Amino acid sequence: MKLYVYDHCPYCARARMVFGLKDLPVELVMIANDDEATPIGLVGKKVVPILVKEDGTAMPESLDIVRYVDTHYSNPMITDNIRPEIEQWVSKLSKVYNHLLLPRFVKLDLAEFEKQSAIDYFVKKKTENIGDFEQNLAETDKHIATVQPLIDDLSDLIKSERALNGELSLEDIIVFPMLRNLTCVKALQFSPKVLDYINKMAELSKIDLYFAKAI
Ligand SMILES: N[C@@H](CCC(=O)N[C@@H](CS)C(=O)NCC(=O)O)C(=O)O
Repeated sequence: MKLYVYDHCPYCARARMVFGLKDLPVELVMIANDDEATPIGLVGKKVVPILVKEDGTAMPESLDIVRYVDTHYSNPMITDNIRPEIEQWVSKLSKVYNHLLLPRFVKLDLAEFEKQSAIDYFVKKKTENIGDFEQNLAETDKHIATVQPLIDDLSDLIKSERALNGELSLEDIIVFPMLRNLTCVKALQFSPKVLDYINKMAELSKIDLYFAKAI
């Protein structure tokens, strides 16, 4: 199977996780951020992740991909359970964390941003959401002040470093990619419990983290 992704895309990391967790082979195809033709050719819209299945058909939507792979290849291992506290945490973090993440993504030497045209495409599109990239970087302290307490809150919700609620679930599929992206923010601090979870889940999912290039 082939999985079309951007490195920084949290929805893509969800899809990558199921392959890593189940130890299944997959060919990762990192497309340029301004490549509209490839995804539109596969699923009719510019979106990733896209899974091209063994029968050659293409499937978008991260959670559909996770469910498809989990139920069709070896025993299902990911339950649907999501605690309301986790839903609330995800919703709060989603509203604020892009101010820290988006301006950093284009500086991390990621495959989707190799070409200047891909960076320009992303910056133009995302500036509409978060405002000027350089200003957001300059205001890192202000954004840390809203994100850091949320990271700290997560500690109490972690039951095991191998699974947020004690058994692998959609909680891990949704939360780990968000935390993985935050590893590109140098000024954020992760409590030992959160750090253990991030590192263990990266190992189990076979997805690298951004600590070494954090800005
Ligand atoms: N609901 C979709 C959302 C996927 C999504 O929003 N992907 C983003 C990248 S993170 C995307 O492809 N955006 C279009 C673009 O980059 O122009 C899913 O869960 O797979």
